[in-house]
Amino acid sequence: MRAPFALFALTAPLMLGLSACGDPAPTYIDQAWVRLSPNKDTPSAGYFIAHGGDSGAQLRGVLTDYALKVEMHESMSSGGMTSMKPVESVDIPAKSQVAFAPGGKHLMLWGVNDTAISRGKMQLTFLMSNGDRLLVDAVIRKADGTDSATPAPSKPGEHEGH
Ligand SMILES: [Cu+2]
Repeated sequence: MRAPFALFALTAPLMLGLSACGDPAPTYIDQAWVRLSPNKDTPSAGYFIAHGGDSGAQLRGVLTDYALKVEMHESMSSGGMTSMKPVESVDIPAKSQVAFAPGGKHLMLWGVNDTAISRGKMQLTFLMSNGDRLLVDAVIRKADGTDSATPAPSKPGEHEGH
């Protein structure tokens, strides 16, 4: 099932070097976020959009220092039952995008690090078939959809001088 995503690239923080005319458009990842499991014993889920750029690539895996383990999964439903299985690699065709979204492909993250949770984001490393490693910050949201970041206690005058 393809997620009916109408959200196009709002931001692409890692598109370094894209501005030069004539350079091939690279493969990149954006809109990465993690939905934190309400229960520490069950894995959290991660979502993002992979863009194939001009040449396309295969996503071979995802690493992070901020969780014990990460796997790529695919959910599928048949006969009213939903199940999921690990996937080894995902094709990101040229000039198209592949959404990892609720109900479809997703990441499973075990043991998300408390420091990352209170910071509200975690860096993910996407391993591509061409050898590229794409570093992307994923926003961490609690199961109720709110930001997981613990607000820093505000000090007088903190908001001045920016
Ligand atoms: Cu899963």
